[in-house]
Amino acid sequence: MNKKTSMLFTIAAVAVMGATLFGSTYTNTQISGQALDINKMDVEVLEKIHQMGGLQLVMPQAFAETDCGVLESSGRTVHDFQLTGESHEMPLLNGETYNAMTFSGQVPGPTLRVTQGDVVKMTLTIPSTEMVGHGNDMHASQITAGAFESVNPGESTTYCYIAESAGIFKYHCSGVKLAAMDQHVLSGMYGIAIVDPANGYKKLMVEKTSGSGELDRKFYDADALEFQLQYNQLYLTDGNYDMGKMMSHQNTATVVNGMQFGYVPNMAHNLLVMGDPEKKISAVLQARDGLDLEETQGQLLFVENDQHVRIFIENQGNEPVFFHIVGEILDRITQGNRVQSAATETWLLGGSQGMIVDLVFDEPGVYAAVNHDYAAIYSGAVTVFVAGDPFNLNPIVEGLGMDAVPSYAYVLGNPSDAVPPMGQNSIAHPALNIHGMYTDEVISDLKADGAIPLWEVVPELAGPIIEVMTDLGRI
Ligand SMILES: [Cu+2]
Repeated sequence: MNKKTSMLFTIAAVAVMGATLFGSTYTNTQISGQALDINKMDVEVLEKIHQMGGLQLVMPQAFAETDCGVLESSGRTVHDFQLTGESHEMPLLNGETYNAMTFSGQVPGPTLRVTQGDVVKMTLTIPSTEMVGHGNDMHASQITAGAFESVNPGESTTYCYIAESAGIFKYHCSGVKLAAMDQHVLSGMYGIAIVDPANGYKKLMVEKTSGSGELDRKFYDADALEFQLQYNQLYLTDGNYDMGKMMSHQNTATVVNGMQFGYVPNMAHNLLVMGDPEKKISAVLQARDGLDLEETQGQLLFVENDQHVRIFIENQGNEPVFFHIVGEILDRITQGNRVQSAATETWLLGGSQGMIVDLVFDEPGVYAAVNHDYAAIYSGAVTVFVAGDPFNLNPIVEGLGMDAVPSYAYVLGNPSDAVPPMGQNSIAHPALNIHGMYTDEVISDLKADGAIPLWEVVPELAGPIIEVMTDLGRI
């Protein structure tokens, strides 16, 4: 046996063993159409490689495909992912604005959701009015970096790839031929691709104790209510990107889904809980409290108790994220398609790292998801989840003529920018409200899709709510 064949045998043996132990997820369609010179190779070895789909191990270039023509006719599901690179002014927490760069008029850019093995056909268009070029580096791809070449104003480019690995992956502007990439990404040109596992998500197992020293395992169905949280920083001076601040890690703001303190109570929550829109639930947290803030008013994330919740989290930024939920334990941490931990308090994400957190909120209450770096907490990385009915609002809900609800999402909806597109194991949110760093154009698209502009609806409900609360003797 020559050296080359021997090496292949080693690969084959390892892979066959792996396939036997764990089951192979590769299919014949991934193996067909390869230009192998069979005469030069050991047929028996090749047969073994074919059987376990190990060709990817010896011919990775076979998957480094950017030719849309070949992939589009491969029989795989093709997702058309259209993005535009646009600069816009976006609001800051202090009422001022900054010069943002966006994918498709929103920060973060639209979330792409596909199933492992699908083809992504990405088209990036730069309007002729844009001052600079942009590119798009998608971490879900395994293609030549040349495909991420920058696109000039007035032009458009397309590349295709197979989303081979399941997980959550960053995409980001690659600047003008890599120049100013930091500025473009930290000014808003980032987003995520969610690649669902080909065979779906796993059930969630949570351990409970009986109190007599015995463990009980509770299983939750793979279907979950899903959220997305993307962490980043802003480095600004007078509304413009400041590279010096970035180099010295002196950030101006910590943002979650592009916003500082985006998921905190506002006056509608004050009204429902305190009976008065001006009476704050939290003196410290309510940084986004006012109807005039419209789609950037604080909104909360509502979940049911005893419900499987799945959160897709990506660190888009320049600082570590120590992800923690105050009052909860993270029941499962998955990175890529592999479970990394279970029943853990905090999980660390470095730059350009993502994870999937699965958990169940056991008790009704208020839970804050934070980056447990105190500088990050106090500069914006606080996201408030409300589970069940901790404020006993159901009598008010019923007083308004509705049925009692298992979470406040049925009344106020969940914020649109924190909810990813549906996948094969997603539970639909009862309603969405319009919340996020959006241009007016994106907002009107969301309205057309049925998302609720709470800043228009809440004033109409204030009268009836106060009436019911008075009847109940709460105010
Ligand atoms: Cu750019």
